[in-house]
Amino acid sequence: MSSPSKIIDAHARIVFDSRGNETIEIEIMTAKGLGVAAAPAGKSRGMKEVVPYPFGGVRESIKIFEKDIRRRLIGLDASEQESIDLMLKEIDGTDRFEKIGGNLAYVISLATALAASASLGKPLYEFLNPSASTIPLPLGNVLGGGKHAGKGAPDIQEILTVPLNPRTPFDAIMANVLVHKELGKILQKKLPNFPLGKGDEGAYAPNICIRNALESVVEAADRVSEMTSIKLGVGIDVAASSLWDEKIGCYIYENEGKQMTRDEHINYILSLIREFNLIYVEDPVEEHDFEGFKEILKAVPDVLVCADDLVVTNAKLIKKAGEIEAANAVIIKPNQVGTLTDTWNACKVAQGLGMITVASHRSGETPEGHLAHIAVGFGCKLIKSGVVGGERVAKVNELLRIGEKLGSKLRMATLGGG
Ligand code: 2PG
Ligand code: MG
Repeated sequence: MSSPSKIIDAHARIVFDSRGNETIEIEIMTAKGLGVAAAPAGKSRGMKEVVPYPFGGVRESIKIFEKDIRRRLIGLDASEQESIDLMLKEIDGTDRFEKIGGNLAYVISLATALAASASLGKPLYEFLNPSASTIPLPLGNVLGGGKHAGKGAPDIQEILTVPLNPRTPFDAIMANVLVHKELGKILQKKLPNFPLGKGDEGAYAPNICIRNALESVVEAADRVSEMTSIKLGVGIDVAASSLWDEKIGCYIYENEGKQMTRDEHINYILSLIREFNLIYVEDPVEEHDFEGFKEILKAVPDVLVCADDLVVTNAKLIKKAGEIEAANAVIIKPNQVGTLTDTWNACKVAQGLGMITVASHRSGETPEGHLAHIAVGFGCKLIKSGVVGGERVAKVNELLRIGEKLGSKLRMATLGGG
């Protein structure tokens, strides 16, 4: 009898992401299951990420799929993830998926895993890791700016909250939703002319300075802590590469009307961390400055100093960051590296070095919940996937379904102890 997870057909199509941009979707069919996955898209992308599409864009990736990949997938066993991912690397032949596109590699890898798990009658998280049982804490972007919003919004990209002691996945998600609602009321009062506009990830994007923005989020988080007895932490994604001007060697804060040298910038970020009791800071300095990360972590060792553009889900770069103590947390965005096998390796290296792994959405998303399975399967203690908006809620709602499946095995992640 042939394997239930043997691939019998595969299709590629163009669909639209949450920003209305074209993206690639792949369908993998086996004798007993179907896997469908579409690629997200970053706007503040790291320079060291894999290349999302070859020259010619989504259409070129589709042509390559039809010509060089589709037939080679048929007949393979979808449950053999590593060999399929290896085949994709061999077909591409470059280090950064320049020929076929990292997004094509990622959706083939993910759709294959989904088809395999469906064929075997298992949810994806369980197919990825049969002993997985921990639900990550949701880290939610509630107020933002930078490249994810228009002119006038804060220069730093995201202000986020995270429930620290929720009893259930439902309580955890609800806490962030309540912060978003309270924040809307606070902003409306502070800025009567603000029409409650939002950026790409559903976070409010008001015309407000950074300190006032942080003050507002801290107030909203405090209100929700009081209402629910759930302790909330506040954090930021500076996305500092977006502020860095290589030519003049300064950070430019356009909305604040400030220009800072590297050292001034580091001191500024440290002052925000201290003044607002931040528990999380992502990409505090630009993507080549391992030493700057190190200085910040040394100054605030109890804060999660999280590397995104610095390490781009790349196991080698994560190893470097962990070993020199440049970061104690790391963003895991599967399409930054291209395959699930490489994503898993990145998580293992990070966790082996005691770093907290943060499974993350992209600012352009598709309305699928697969990231929740990846986060649970790969042992991520945090999931950064937004608070409101269909494509954001899809991920946290999936955590609720996974939680039900886990039943009495379910554990909520905690941030203490690495
Ligand atoms: C980030 C992400 C997601 P983008 O910087 O962490 O919030 O942004 O997907 O635009 O790279
Ligand atoms: Mg980031």
